[in-house]
Amino acid sequence: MENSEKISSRGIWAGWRRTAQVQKETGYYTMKNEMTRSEILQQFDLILDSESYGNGHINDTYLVTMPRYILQRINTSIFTNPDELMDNIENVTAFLREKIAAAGGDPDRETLMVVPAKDGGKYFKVDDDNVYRVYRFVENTKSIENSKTAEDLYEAGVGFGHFQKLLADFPVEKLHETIRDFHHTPKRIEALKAAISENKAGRADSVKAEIAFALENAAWADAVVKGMEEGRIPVRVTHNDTKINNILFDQESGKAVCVIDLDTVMPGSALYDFGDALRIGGSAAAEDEVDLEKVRFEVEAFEAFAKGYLSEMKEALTEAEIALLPLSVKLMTYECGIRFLTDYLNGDTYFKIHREQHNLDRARNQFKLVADITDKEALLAEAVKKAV
Ligand code: ADP
Ligand code: GN1
Ligand code: MG
Repeated sequence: MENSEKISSRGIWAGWRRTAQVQKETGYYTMKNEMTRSEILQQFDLILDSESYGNGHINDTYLVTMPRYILQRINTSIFTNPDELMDNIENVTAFLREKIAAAGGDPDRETLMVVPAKDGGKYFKVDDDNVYRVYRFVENTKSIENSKTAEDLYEAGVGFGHFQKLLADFPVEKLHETIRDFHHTPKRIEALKAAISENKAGRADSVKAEIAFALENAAWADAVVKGMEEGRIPVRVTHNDTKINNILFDQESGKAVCVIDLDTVMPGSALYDFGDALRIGGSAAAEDEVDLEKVRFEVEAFEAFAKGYLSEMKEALTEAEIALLPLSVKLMTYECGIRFLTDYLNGDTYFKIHREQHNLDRARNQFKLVADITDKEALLAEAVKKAV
């Protein structure tokens, strides 16, 4: 068979990039932009080696290149400034490496490592739409998507809490805002209102109930932003996209190993990270489950995550932050729900979708979760008390 290359895609619906584990496989692949992945990898001094190996006469023998790497095409319509984006990631990971090494850990495993391009750049640009970066693949780990145990959530809490703790003295002014006002919930509400009045996809009439829910709940949505503006809630270095699948767990022990997907590391509130992790981690169902009977918020999941997170962060957090931990989950779930609804109204231009009403399904799901969290707020406050 002719020597050629193929990448096996591990993309997920909301994956902003075509993420792929570089594999040695046969098959044929040509980039849209006419540059093969092999050629792109050469720009990082990496070789997709599909040559036969040795001189045997019986078996087909191939050399598989180790270590392995992750190649990602950056979504430049969302991350419009790849220089600033990669600058953040390089600075943060360099800082983390030092801290991890000083604590006797393994920096190659516990933080991402950017592989520079041959020309020394942090990425390789084919053209404006095709900007690539490479990370070292973190071996012997697993990602958790939907089914998670209380132990997984405890570990996720430890992982994200530890990440925040290690970055506590990172100079926050060094960070670029890769997506402006990313968790500014009141501005997200403004964007929803604009989408309703522009009604670009002609869908506003069909989602009156969802719009009503979103607007009725807008009153408390400035809790964190206002607290930060008034100086009651500290600005910290935060991850801002703490989905459970943005942490890698050790394959054998199940312990949290490495926080990944660092594109949104920016100045923010600890409450964003806590709340966002439980938005997915605390739900009994997937984010796009359409059977809303199945969409419930699990107090035990909250307890487990809070216990892990607070084991790392309880000394660092202020009383105001601790008091808002239960609300943060509702807030981040609400915010994500209105982002999905906004995108549905705008004609699905931001989140990847796999069916026509995907964004609407997600919005309904998140709103159901908001309602359920509201019913359980007192239980969540109890759980925080216990964990502190
Ligand atoms: P996205 O922004 O599209 O979510 P991620 O950076 O989270 O992209 O990568 C998608 C998936 O690829 C992750 O959930 C994880 O399973 C895997 N992955 C990414 N980087 C690494 C890495 N360095 N080592 C091992 N797996 C990785
Ligand atoms: C996106 O890229 P991913 O799947 O980790 C989004 C998050 C949303 C999430 C909803 C940069 O995260 O903010 O909460 O989808 N990331 C960006 O699942 O917008
Ligand atoms: Mg991700």
